[in-house]
Amino acid sequence: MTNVIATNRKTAILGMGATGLSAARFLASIGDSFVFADSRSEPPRLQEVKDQYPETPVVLGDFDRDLLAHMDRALVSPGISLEEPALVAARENGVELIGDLELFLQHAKAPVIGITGSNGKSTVTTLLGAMAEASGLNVAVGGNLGVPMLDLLDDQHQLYVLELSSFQLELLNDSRGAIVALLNVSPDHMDRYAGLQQYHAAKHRIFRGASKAVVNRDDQLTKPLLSSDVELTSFGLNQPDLGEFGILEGLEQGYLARGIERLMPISEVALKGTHNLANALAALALGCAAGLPVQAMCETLKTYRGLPHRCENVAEINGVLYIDDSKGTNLGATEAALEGFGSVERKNLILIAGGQGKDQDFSGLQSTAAKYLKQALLLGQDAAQIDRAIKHVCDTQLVDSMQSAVELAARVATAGDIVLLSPACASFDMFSGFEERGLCFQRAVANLPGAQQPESGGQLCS
Ligand code: UMA
Ligand code: ADP
Repeated sequence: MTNVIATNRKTAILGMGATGLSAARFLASIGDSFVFADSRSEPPRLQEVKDQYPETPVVLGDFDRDLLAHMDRALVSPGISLEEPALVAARENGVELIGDLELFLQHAKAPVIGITGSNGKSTVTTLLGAMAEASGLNVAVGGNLGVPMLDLLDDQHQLYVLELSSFQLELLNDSRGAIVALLNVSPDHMDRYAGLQQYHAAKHRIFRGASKAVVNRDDQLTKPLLSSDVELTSFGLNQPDLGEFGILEGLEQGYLARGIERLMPISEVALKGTHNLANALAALALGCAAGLPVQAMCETLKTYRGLPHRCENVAEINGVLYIDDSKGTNLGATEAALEGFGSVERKNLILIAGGQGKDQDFSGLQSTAAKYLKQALLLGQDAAQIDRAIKHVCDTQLVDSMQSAVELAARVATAGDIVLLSPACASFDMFSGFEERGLCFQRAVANLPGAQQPESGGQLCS
């Protein structure tokens, strides 16, 4: 942990989730005083907070302007909108609003790589972490991915690799020379932002104060709008220019490349799907920017198979493949999965989608649905919205549980087809998160006639 001289600063930690608790641990370790506030009347981790910090004031319910007025700063958890009236007032009154990212960057002593984008963040972050480890570095990996970044701080680390959400970037002013990547931008979290422009602006804050940046040649929205001193390179699924990362000799039998240098044959990359080649190239570009040896990175690409619930192949039953892409929580992700597995000739996909739509415009799904879908099975809160958007271009049916979605899919599918769970929606209306949703799908698949029974027996679920 860093040695910092204690201050008399008073911080209100807003939000008693993973971020808030990590902030409390960090502030306690440097001797800063703090109070907790959460807008929920019963935040899930209340008891944990009371047990660990019995002396610390906890204020629950709507954020209190008076409380904030007496603070020097407020550390705002990512789940809280900066447009909350009490936060707007606090800012106007000169209270500093800070995020865990800014605090982390102020105290990290090793180089930091920050990765954002609408999709592919977790894959690139963990892949790059594995590449750094294979290069012999003591690397810490976390952020939006899971371990809150303040819990990673340790003077022994030689490199930090952070997944950053748009929420975490909203309060970033200076990334202090970090190496950063913006992988892609497509609409997500439209229930939090006024529109794509505001979401895009949050993502672009990642370039502030960066030393080097990696952007996507295939996605104009990733390119910095203002010229700055940041050293820029790019990745893309086409032939790269000098110093850029891309593909030589085509996607079928070609190579991952840097400029005219072939780095490795695509056939040796363990991750599957075109979108994952983009992810591999982004990780290579970031790794090179951080000085990792190319050979160790390519060796990692031969073995790294990706995270669970991201286009994970879970079973083949009677010639039908079942793929769990439960982490496909927005349209951009689901479209990438449909493009990756769909066949125009035979419309081979049975898609299971739906959940909380986060105010997305599902008409964007029409063209890929028309190209690849034999059937769409729709569940969850916003199933009817998706149904309205695509029922004119493919067969659709509303279902009330994952179990019936999978059973119906198995009835419709014939050998050579793929049943794909890629919901394009958040999961919280029916599940505790995308992991539970994915596991529920996997259990329902394991219960189909002809499936190999899992050792646990495979519980049914709703
Ligand atoms: N909340 C309130 N009132 C509060 C505080 C929170 O209603 O006072 C609600 C939020 O609106 C949200 C929930 O509580 O629905 C959790 O919010 P939080 O900010 O307390 O979340 P943490 O537990 O601190 O977790 C956060 C990230 N969560 C969000 O951004 C919503 C986690 O990302 C992240 O892993 C964690 O910090 C550690 O860095 C999760 C996520 O869903 C996985 N991220 C979004 C995504 O990936 O799409 C951005
Ligand atoms: P994130 O952390 O940004 O949510 P993940 O790596 O967890 O990204 O992948 C989430 C989903 O996004 C995957 O299941 C896949 O459907 C899709 N995806 C992954 N990489 C990309 C990419 N480069 N472009 C578009 N979609 C992608």
